Amino acid sequence: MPSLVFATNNPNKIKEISLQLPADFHIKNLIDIGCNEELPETHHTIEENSAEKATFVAKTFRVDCFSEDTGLEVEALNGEPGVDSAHYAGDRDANKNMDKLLKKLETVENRNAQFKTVITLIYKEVQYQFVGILKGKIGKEKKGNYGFGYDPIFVLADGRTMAELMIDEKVQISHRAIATKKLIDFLSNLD
Ligand code: ITT
Repeated sequence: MPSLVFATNNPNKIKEISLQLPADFHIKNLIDIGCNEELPETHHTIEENSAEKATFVAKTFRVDCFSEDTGLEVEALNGEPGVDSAHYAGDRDANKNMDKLLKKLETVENRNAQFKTVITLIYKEVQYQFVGILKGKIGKEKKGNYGFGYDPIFVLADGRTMAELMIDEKVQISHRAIATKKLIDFLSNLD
Protein backbone atom coordinates (compact mmCIF):
# COMPACT_ATOMS: atom_id res chain seq x y z
CA MET A 1 0.00 0.00 0.00
CA PRO A 2 1.37 3.47 -0.79
CA SER A 3 1.91 6.02 1.95
CA LEU A 4 -0.66 8.79 1.68
CA VAL A 5 -1.54 12.02 3.43
CA PHE A 6 -5.18 12.35 4.49
CA ALA A 7 -5.92 15.99 3.71
CA THR A 8 -8.49 16.88 6.36
CA ASN A 9 -8.73 19.02 9.47
CA ASN A 10 -11.68 17.02 10.79
CA PRO A 11 -10.53 14.55 13.51
CA ASN A 12 -13.82 12.59 13.25
CA LYS A 13 -13.12 11.77 9.63
CA ILE A 14 -9.61 10.58 10.55
CA LYS A 15 -10.98 8.37 13.33
CA GLU A 16 -13.62 6.77 11.10
CA ILE A 17 -11.41 6.18 8.07
CA SER A 18 -8.47 4.89 10.16
CA LEU A 19 -10.72 2.16 11.59
CA GLN A 20 -11.45 0.93 8.10
CA LEU A 21 -7.97 0.94 6.63
CA PRO A 22 -5.95 -2.29 6.50
CA ALA A 23 -3.15 -2.62 9.07
CA ASP A 24 -0.39 -2.14 6.46
CA PHE A 25 -1.86 1.16 5.35
CA HIS A 26 -0.22 4.15 7.01
CA ILE A 27 -1.68 7.59 6.61
CA LYS A 28 -0.12 10.85 7.60
CA ASN A 29 -2.24 13.77 8.65
CA LEU A 30 -1.84 17.47 7.89
CA ILE A 31 0.05 18.18 11.11
CA ASP A 32 2.65 15.53 10.15
CA ILE A 33 3.47 17.46 6.96
CA GLY A 34 3.40 20.89 8.63
CA CYS A 35 0.12 22.07 7.15
CA ASN A 36 -1.74 24.10 9.77
CA GLU A 37 -4.15 25.97 7.58
CA GLU A 38 -7.81 25.60 6.70
CA LEU A 39 -8.15 23.86 3.33
CA PRO A 40 -9.69 25.87 0.48
CA GLU A 41 -13.33 25.01 -0.37
CA THR A 42 -14.42 27.69 -2.82
CA HIS A 43 -16.63 25.80 -5.27
CA HIS A 44 -20.33 25.02 -5.51
CA THR A 45 -20.26 21.22 -5.63
CA ILE A 46 -19.03 18.52 -3.28
CA GLU A 47 -16.97 16.97 -6.11
CA GLU A 48 -15.15 20.22 -6.87
CA ASN A 49 -14.47 21.06 -3.22
CA SER A 50 -13.15 17.57 -2.57
CA ALA A 51 -10.79 17.91 -5.56
CA GLU A 52 -9.76 21.41 -4.51
CA LYS A 53 -8.64 20.26 -1.05
CA ALA A 54 -6.60 17.34 -2.41
CA THR A 55 -5.05 19.40 -5.20
CA PHE A 56 -4.04 22.13 -2.76
CA VAL A 57 -2.24 19.69 -0.47
CA ALA A 58 -0.67 17.65 -3.30
CA LYS A 59 0.70 20.75 -5.03
CA THR A 60 1.75 22.72 -1.95
CA PHE A 61 3.44 19.84 -0.14
CA ARG A 62 4.37 17.65 -3.14
CA VAL A 63 2.76 14.54 -1.68
CA ASP A 64 0.35 11.85 -2.78
CA CYS A 65 -2.81 12.42 -0.79
CA PHE A 66 -6.55 12.04 -0.52
CA SER A 67 -9.25 14.35 0.78
CA GLU A 68 -12.94 14.01 1.21
CA ASP A 69 -15.90 16.33 1.13
CA THR A 70 -19.24 15.32 2.60
CA GLY A 71 -22.64 16.92 2.44
CA LEU A 72 -26.16 16.17 3.63
CA GLU A 73 -28.68 16.53 0.79
CA VAL A 74 -32.35 16.96 1.68
CA GLU A 75 -34.81 16.13 -1.09
CA ALA A 76 -37.51 18.65 -0.12
CA LEU A 77 -34.90 21.43 0.01
CA ASN A 78 -33.49 20.69 -3.45
CA GLY A 79 -30.30 19.21 -2.02
CA GLU A 80 -29.69 21.76 0.75
CA PRO A 81 -27.52 22.05 2.84
CA GLY A 82 -25.30 20.05 0.43
CA VAL A 83 -22.02 21.75 -0.23
CA ASP A 84 -22.82 24.24 2.57
CA SER A 85 -23.27 21.52 5.21
CA ALA A 86 -20.40 22.69 7.44
CA HIS A 87 -21.46 26.34 7.46
CA TYR A 88 -25.24 25.97 7.07
CA ALA A 89 -26.13 28.15 10.07
CA GLY A 90 -23.05 30.33 9.71
CA ASP A 91 -20.25 29.11 11.92
CA ARG A 92 -19.46 25.38 11.81
CA ASP A 93 -21.69 24.68 14.82
CA ALA A 94 -23.32 21.25 14.41
CA ASN A 95 -26.17 22.00 16.82
CA LYS A 96 -27.04 25.26 15.12
CA ASN A 97 -26.86 23.58 11.71
CA MET A 98 -29.27 20.85 12.84
CA ASP A 99 -31.63 23.39 14.46
CA LYS A 100 -31.78 25.38 11.24
CA LEU A 101 -32.57 22.27 9.22
CA LEU A 102 -35.22 21.01 11.66
CA LYS A 103 -36.90 24.42 11.60
CA LYS A 104 -36.95 24.52 7.80
CA LEU A 105 -38.54 21.07 7.73
CA GLU A 106 -41.01 21.74 10.58
CA THR A 107 -44.08 21.49 8.36
CA VAL A 108 -42.55 19.41 5.58
CA GLU A 109 -43.72 15.83 5.16
CA ASN A 110 -41.05 14.58 2.74
CA ARG A 111 -38.09 13.86 5.04
CA ASN A 112 -35.95 11.99 2.47
CA ALA A 113 -32.25 12.80 2.59
CA GLN A 114 -28.87 11.39 1.77
CA PHE A 115 -25.30 11.79 2.90
CA LYS A 116 -22.84 12.02 0.05
CA THR A 117 -19.07 11.65 0.41
CA VAL A 118 -16.65 12.27 -2.41
CA ILE A 119 -13.08 11.14 -1.81
CA THR A 120 -10.43 12.57 -4.13
CA LEU A 121 -7.17 10.69 -4.43
CA ILE A 122 -4.16 12.30 -6.06
CA TYR A 123 -1.64 9.59 -6.77
CA LYS A 124 1.42 10.18 -8.94
CA GLU A 125 -0.19 13.46 -10.03
CA VAL A 126 -3.32 11.75 -11.39
CA GLN A 127 -6.72 12.46 -9.82
CA TYR A 128 -9.33 9.81 -8.99
CA GLN A 129 -12.70 10.19 -7.23
CA PHE A 130 -14.75 7.71 -5.21
CA VAL A 131 -18.34 8.40 -4.17
CA GLY A 132 -20.38 7.00 -1.28
CA ILE A 133 -24.09 7.68 -0.81
CA LEU A 134 -26.28 6.68 2.12
CA LYS A 135 -30.02 7.26 1.99
CA GLY A 136 -32.14 7.98 5.06
CA LYS A 137 -34.62 10.46 6.49
CA ILE A 138 -34.42 13.57 8.61
CA GLY A 139 -35.97 12.94 12.04
CA LYS A 140 -38.13 15.36 14.01
CA GLU A 141 -35.60 15.71 16.83
CA LYS A 142 -31.98 14.97 17.72
CA LYS A 143 -31.26 11.50 19.10
CA GLY A 144 -28.06 9.66 20.06
CA ASN A 145 -24.66 10.57 21.47
CA TYR A 146 -22.19 9.12 18.99
CA GLY A 147 -20.90 10.35 15.64
CA PHE A 148 -20.73 14.02 14.71
CA GLY A 149 -22.28 16.70 12.53
CA TYR A 150 -25.80 15.85 11.39
CA ASP A 151 -25.74 12.27 12.72
CA PRO A 152 -28.33 12.90 15.52
CA ILE A 153 -31.06 13.83 13.00
CA PHE A 154 -30.22 11.35 10.23
CA VAL A 155 -32.58 8.38 10.57
CA LEU A 156 -31.53 5.04 9.09
CA ALA A 157 -33.79 2.36 7.58
CA ASP A 158 -34.01 0.54 10.96
CA GLY A 159 -35.32 3.66 12.75
CA ARG A 160 -32.13 4.49 14.65
CA THR A 161 -30.32 7.72 14.02
CA MET A 162 -26.72 7.59 12.85
CA ALA A 163 -25.74 9.04 16.25
CA GLU A 164 -27.16 5.93 17.94
CA LEU A 165 -24.54 3.79 16.18
CA MET A 166 -21.20 3.31 17.86
CA ILE A 167 -18.27 4.14 15.62
CA ASP A 168 -17.48 0.53 14.70
CA GLU A 169 -21.04 0.10 13.45
CA LYS A 170 -21.05 3.44 11.61
CA VAL A 171 -17.93 2.49 9.69
CA GLN A 172 -19.66 -0.64 8.38
CA ILE A 173 -22.47 1.23 6.66
CA SER A 174 -21.84 4.94 6.28
CA HIS A 175 -21.51 7.08 3.16
CA ARG A 176 -17.87 7.65 4.13
CA ALA A 177 -17.34 3.90 4.57
CA ILE A 178 -18.77 3.17 1.10
CA ALA A 179 -16.43 5.70 -0.54
CA THR A 180 -13.47 4.53 1.56
CA LYS A 181 -14.03 0.91 0.55
CA LYS A 182 -13.79 1.98 -3.10
CA LEU A 183 -10.54 3.83 -2.32
CA ILE A 184 -9.08 0.79 -0.55
CA ASP A 185 -10.08 -1.53 -3.44
CA PHE A 186 -8.42 0.83 -5.90
CA LEU A 187 -5.20 1.10 -3.88
CA SER A 188 -5.06 -2.67 -3.35
CA ASN A 189 -5.02 -3.19 -7.11
CA LEU A 190 -2.16 -0.80 -7.87
CA ASP A 191 0.99 -2.51 -9.18
P1 ITT B 1 -12.26 19.04 6.06
O1 ITT B 1 -12.78 19.91 4.96
O2 ITT B 1 -11.02 19.57 6.70
O3 ITT B 1 -12.09 17.60 5.63
P2 ITT B 1 -14.80 19.63 7.33
O4 ITT B 1 -15.34 19.39 8.71
O5 ITT B 1 -14.75 21.05 6.82
O6 ITT B 1 -13.36 18.95 7.24
P3 ITT B 1 -16.63 19.06 5.17
O7 ITT B 1 -16.26 20.29 4.42
O8 ITT B 1 -16.73 17.78 4.41
O9 ITT B 1 -15.62 18.73 6.37
O10 ITT B 1 -17.95 19.43 5.96
C1 ITT B 1 -19.02 18.65 5.96
C2 ITT B 1 -19.88 18.92 7.16
O11 ITT B 1 -20.90 17.94 7.02
C3 ITT B 1 -19.19 18.66 8.50
O12 ITT B 1 -18.80 19.82 9.12
C4 ITT B 1 -20.30 17.97 9.28
O13 ITT B 1 -21.10 18.92 9.92
C5 ITT B 1 -21.10 17.27 8.22
N1 ITT B 1 -20.68 15.87 8.12
C6 ITT B 1 -19.63 15.35 7.42
N2 ITT B 1 -19.57 14.02 7.59
C7 ITT B 1 -20.58 13.69 8.41
C8 ITT B 1 -21.03 12.48 8.97
O14 ITT B 1 -20.41 11.33 8.75
N3 ITT B 1 -22.11 12.51 9.76
C9 ITT B 1 -22.75 13.66 10.00
N4 ITT B 1 -22.39 14.85 9.53
C10 ITT B 1 -21.31 14.88 8.74
